[in-house]
Amino acid sequence: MPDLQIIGTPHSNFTWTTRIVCVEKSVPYVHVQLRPHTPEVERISPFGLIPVMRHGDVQVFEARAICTYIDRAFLGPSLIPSDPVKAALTEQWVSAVTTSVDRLMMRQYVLKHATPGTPDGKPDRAAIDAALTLMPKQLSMLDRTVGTTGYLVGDAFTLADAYLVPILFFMTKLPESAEMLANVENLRRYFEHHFNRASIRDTAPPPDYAASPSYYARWGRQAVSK
Ligand SMILES: N[C@@H](CCC(=O)N[C@@H](CS)C(=O)NCC(=O)O)C(=O)O
Repeated sequence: MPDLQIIGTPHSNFTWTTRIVCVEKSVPYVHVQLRPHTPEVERISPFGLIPVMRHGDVQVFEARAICTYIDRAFLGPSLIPSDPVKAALTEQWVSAVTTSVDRLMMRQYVLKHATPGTPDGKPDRAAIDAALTLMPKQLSMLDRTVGTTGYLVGDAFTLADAYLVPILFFMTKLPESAEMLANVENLRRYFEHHFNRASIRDTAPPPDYAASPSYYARWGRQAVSK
């Protein structure tokens, strides 16, 4: 059996989700630590985005598609429930986290600190302030959702949680969002509980993670077998 390669940086939340799925299913993989838009990534993703995956002749881009491949190509517990209602709710939350939560909390907030694209390289304060005004509404919605069972769907860990927990991790790393998260009790407990799950804790970004341009600048190519 060829190596399964997950290609992307350790602090890419979407790459992290695909690695959580590998660990949940006990699938060995090699984590090839490459940035977006590098030639090897662009050979697989026409958009140059991470994660991308290689398994022998199979090459896949888009995190959701990679998760489907890992789920179906390997034995091990599925993170998509077989029950049709729970499966639909899992897809609903994967889609909502990807299109709404990630957009606000990662693209419009965390990355405006880490890779701001400002002329002086300083955090993009206008974008950050705009994101901060929108965040309480999303955080309360998520707080209500996980309030009953401690999961996004039903009473078990699903792919939807594997998408959300990494984003919350990055929220805890910046003071303003950390304070907001600390004030939504159910969601705070949800994060603390799931962050202790081995598949998440053991695939988390290195302990020195900092949402700063200097941290992001130093990632090059590394391959680490898991
Ligand atoms: N729809 C893609 C989104 C992937 C994505 O946005 N990846 C980020 C890192 S988490 C990236 O490559 N960003 C580089 C860029 O936007 O140029 C997926 O789900 O895989």
